[in-house]
Amino acid sequence: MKRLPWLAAVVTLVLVGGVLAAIARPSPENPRFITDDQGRALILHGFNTSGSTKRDPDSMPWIEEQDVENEYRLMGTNFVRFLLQWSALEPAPDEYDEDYLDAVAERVSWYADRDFHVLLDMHQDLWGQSITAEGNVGNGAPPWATHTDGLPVAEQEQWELVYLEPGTMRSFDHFWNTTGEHPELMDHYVRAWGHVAERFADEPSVIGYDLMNEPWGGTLQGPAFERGPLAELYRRCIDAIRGADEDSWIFVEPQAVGTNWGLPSALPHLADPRYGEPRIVYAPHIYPLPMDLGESYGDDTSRAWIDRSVDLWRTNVQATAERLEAPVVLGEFGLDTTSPGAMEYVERLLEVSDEMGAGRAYWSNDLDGWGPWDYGNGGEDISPGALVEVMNRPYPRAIAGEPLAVRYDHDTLTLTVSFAEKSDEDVTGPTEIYVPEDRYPGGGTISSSDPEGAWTAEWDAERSVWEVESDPRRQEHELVITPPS
Ligand code: IDC
Repeated sequence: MKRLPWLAAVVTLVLVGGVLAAIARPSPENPRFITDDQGRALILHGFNTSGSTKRDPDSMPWIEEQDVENEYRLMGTNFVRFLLQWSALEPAPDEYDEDYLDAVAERVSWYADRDFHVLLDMHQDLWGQSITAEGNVGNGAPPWATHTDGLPVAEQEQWELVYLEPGTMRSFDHFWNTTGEHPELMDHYVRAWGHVAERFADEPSVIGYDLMNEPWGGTLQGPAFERGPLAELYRRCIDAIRGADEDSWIFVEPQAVGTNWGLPSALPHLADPRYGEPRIVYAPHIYPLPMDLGESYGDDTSRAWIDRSVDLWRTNVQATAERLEAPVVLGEFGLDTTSPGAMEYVERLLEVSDEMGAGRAYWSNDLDGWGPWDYGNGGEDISPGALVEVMNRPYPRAIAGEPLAVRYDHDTLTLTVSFAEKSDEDVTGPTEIYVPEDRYPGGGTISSSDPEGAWTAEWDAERSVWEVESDPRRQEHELVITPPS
């Protein structure tokens, strides 16, 4: 492995800075939750689908309906962060491509038929395809919205470095109106979101909208960016979406650089004009810096640094979520599944997100060595890879009450879910717990802290889900699932 001493020094400084920032802010005791239309708290567990969208001529992911079915059968997922491309949505100014939205809607229906919740993610990396003449580096923004002013954009081995190229920087500076020359770009982006919301407002499986993937401020960075034009964009998108859709959740991301490593975000509180409780979700990503630098979780020293980054990330994410009064969904985490210790890293993040009461979407469902699939024959022969077993774990999909703790012990294969009764509120429907049929035939054994006879559990073999009705007279419930004894 390549050792880069100066980068190690940067890592140290950055992490120490983060620790100081973290100490300054207490973490909350009561995390918030996304709820479904029956008032149940949702634990979202799934994949980003998919990176292949970025290079597809129709901007569609590689999957067919059968692949969604396979994903559910093999891993019991209930969530997808589905990539959209602004370039496909608005190919010419103010002209929306309805065929594109039809194709998205068709895929949404594949997920809806299997009880998934779909998050529509307006993805971008490096602004857009037109930052280079070949169009093989960036994705997201349409050509007409890309103004590099003729400044160069050189390709780099590590793709993130292209953010620093002059033409990329200028394109973002125009979008955020730092240059003062293209205020119309943000107007278009906002209206485009309004259009998407109008289209999907009545589609209950669409749980929400992720306003912008990994925002980058160009020459404006940190709090000046997050509290300035980024917050302005979010406020305007929230208003545009609420004009069409009162109920879906609106997911906001921090500036990616720094926060992906665990550093704090300065994103301000964003008001939600909807009637009733606000529905804003904080949806950061995690890519620990040591891993960006090529370190692996299999190496003891690196693992200690990575664990420290994860702890920092968690503290800082909770502080921001508290400020935003928002539940947390981890929008991206992932790595090359063949790297040493990769599965332990994924388990660590599943555990951390469980502890935080946060949903999560693994990056990604692609056929590229990061995803859950082994593939051969040019992608024709797809079979379950190493990640499938790790992702296929019992988890509470929906909790009919206020979640208190979710713990999965992978040595004993025991899942413990505790939650408080929410008797004063309208919570209907059972608690639903997905349990993998292969390791828990018949759903395994389920027990409850409720008195015998006062609660029921029904195994839905078709969906591999326990449906549990708890005793409404108890203030707290604890469910325990183990393999059959
Ligand atoms: C990566 C793809 C890679 C592509 C790159 C740029 O895996 O093939 O070259 O994007 O388009 C993110 C981004 C996500 C990245 C992912 C992994 O949100 O689009 O996908 N990542 O690098 N942020 C940090 C990591």
